[in-house]
Amino acid sequence: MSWFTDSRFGMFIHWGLYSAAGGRWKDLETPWVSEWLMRKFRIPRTEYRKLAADFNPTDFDADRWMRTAAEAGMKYMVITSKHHDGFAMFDSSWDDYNIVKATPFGRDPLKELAEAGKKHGVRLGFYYSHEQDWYEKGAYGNFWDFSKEERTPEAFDAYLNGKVRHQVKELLTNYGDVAILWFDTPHIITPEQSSSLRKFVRDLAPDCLVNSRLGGTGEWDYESLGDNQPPYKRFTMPTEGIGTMNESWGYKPFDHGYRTPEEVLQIMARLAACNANYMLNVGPDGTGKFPPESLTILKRVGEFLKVNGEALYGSSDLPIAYPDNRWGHVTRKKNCLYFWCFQGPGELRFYGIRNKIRSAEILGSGTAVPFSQYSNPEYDYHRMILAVPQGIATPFVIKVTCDGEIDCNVRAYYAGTMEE
Ligand code: H79
Repeated sequence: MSWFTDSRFGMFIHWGLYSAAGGRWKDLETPWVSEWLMRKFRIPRTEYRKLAADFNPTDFDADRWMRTAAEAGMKYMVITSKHHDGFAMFDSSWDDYNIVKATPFGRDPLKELAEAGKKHGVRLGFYYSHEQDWYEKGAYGNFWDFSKEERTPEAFDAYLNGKVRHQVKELLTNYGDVAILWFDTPHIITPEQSSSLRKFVRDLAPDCLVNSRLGGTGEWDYESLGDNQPPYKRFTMPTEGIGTMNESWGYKPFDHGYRTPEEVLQIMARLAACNANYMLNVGPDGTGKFPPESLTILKRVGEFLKVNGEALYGSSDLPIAYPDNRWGHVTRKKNCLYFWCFQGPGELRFYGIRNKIRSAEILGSGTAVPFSQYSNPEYDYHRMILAVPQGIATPFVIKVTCDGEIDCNVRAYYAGTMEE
């Protein structure tokens, strides 16, 4: 588990037949996330699968993907091995509805990524839609090809014990160590079915982590926040937030609503300050390339982390009521506090730290930050003021080194009740 919580930052990849369609069907542009194209327009499975005949992402370069992730400061990658459309992006012997057997491309991108990941020190995990599969009548989701009578609980169980187990086993045996199996959308799966699938995974790969969207009653390794959900408290369990750069997970070239690199870093800081990982999504196009807008963001984030990564990797939160600061967020490591500043200059006030400050500096440049401290032991009251100098481009991180393990009054920001 510690590799996961220490790494803090990963890349999510949504890539499939929908990437080639790019959110377009006939003369329609989907208002939804692009990977939901088949569902949005209720495309018959026999029609949708024709996308495979033209799917030929010859620009796909596993080494470049992994290098891009590593240079952005990401420590792991989770890619859609099968999304809700049911199409396997890997070589599967279950049927021919997969990238190797049904497309002119004929290569297995997961194999190539597993190799490249080792080279670049990026762990690889697989998203697998275990419940929704719009290609299968027993699975959840496709109500336009299959009647209600066909979609029985027995059919769902047969699907879980058939295609899902078969393909999960392939994923866990053909690609070396799998860091994470990332499940999604548990709506109808029973606790028994989730539990049974969890055991199946553990028996095949004891070290493979499983996220909470497996469903069931808690036999997962970490909690997934909602899609693009901001963290709302400090997390005591390993937790991961997931987010898009624009609105869509899958490639959608007419979705121009990209976050700025600064916004992405704010999300990262806020998650880290809540003790959570951040998995940031990229939706490569149908030729295998990352959108240029995404590359711009990744480059900037990578530059920031090259200087400030110390504030992120291996960090944790502060055991203090989560203060929603305007200036930014704070992380902690051993005897250091890291103030991620998205505004400056000015006085930054922080309360509740009992330690004496040894030094305060801007990460990267080493510019000293003047500070003062005041304590009143009677009230267990502690205030520090950092005087953020002029002329430093945001965002930046102030590293505050203290005289020992960080010790704080956890109620520094706590309002309490009238009785208290
Ligand atoms: O893989 C990505 C999404 O496709 C998947 N989870 C992330 C990681 C996801 N599956 N289901 N959902 C998210 C929730 C579905 C919400 C819906 Fe809709 C609202 C389905 C239809 C309306 C979102 C908005 C999807 C289409 C429009």
